[in-house]
Amino acid sequence: MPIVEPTNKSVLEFEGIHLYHADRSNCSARVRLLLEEKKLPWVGHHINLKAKDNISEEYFGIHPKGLVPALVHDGTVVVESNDILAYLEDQFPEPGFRAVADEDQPKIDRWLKISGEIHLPGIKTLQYYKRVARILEKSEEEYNRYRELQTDPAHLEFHAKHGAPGSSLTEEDAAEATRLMNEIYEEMDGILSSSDYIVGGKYTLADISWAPTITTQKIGEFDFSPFPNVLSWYDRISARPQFDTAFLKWIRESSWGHG
Ligand SMILES: N[C@@H](CCC(=O)N[C@@H](CS)C(=O)NCC(=O)O)C(=O)O
Repeated sequence: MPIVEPTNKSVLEFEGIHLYHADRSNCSARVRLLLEEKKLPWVGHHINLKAKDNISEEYFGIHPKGLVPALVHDGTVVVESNDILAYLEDQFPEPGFRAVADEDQPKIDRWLKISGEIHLPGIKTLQYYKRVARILEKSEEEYNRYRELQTDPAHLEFHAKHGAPGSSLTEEDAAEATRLMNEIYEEMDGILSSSDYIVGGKYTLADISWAPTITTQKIGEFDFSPFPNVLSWYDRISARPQFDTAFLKWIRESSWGHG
């Protein structure tokens, strides 16, 4: 659901690019990275997930699942970080981060799709199983408020397992998440053994989407040792000053801590 009709009508008046985002959120970071790479000016609306800024009628009126990021561009609301990348690329094509060769474009689209689909069952499951950040943990009152606002079954189920008072993800959940991530990184590592970038030997939306995920999973002590090519690709991307501005700086300055 890339473009949504907000029930919070205040955003319809916004001019230019506005981004609702969170400092340590890898989904937010991929959008900030593209904005940085394209040198686009944007107005930030920082959502403190730990303070439950997102669990409000006002925010669910912008993002129907109460997640970050959400982009508002001249009153158009776009959600889902990978759809936001595609939207920005369409609206602001220069400099471009799509494939040069036509046959490579579906490959980029596939990596963006995987990135979107794996976030909940893979990355989020592992981060919260390990309690890297305790930002989703809720009081009884916060959890009731969340259940009143959230209508998405997958998120209701996830937050019942992690977020609800006294809940916890299981070892089996974590094992399955690890298996899913390993499968993806194995494929990526194979590609990166003979290419500097994920698709077509060029820095594209696929790299922009995936690199922040590696940062997050490194913080979560995911075992990347079987994937040396992923690690050296990540070192190259994360050495870009744009990456520092878009993500590493936010992590350094974040108030979440690792708790
Ligand atoms: N598929 C979504 C995932 C967004 C997402 O889960 N964002 C996290 C931060 S990385 C969030 O808002 N978590 C708060 C919550 O689960 O309530 C996207 O790519 O935009």
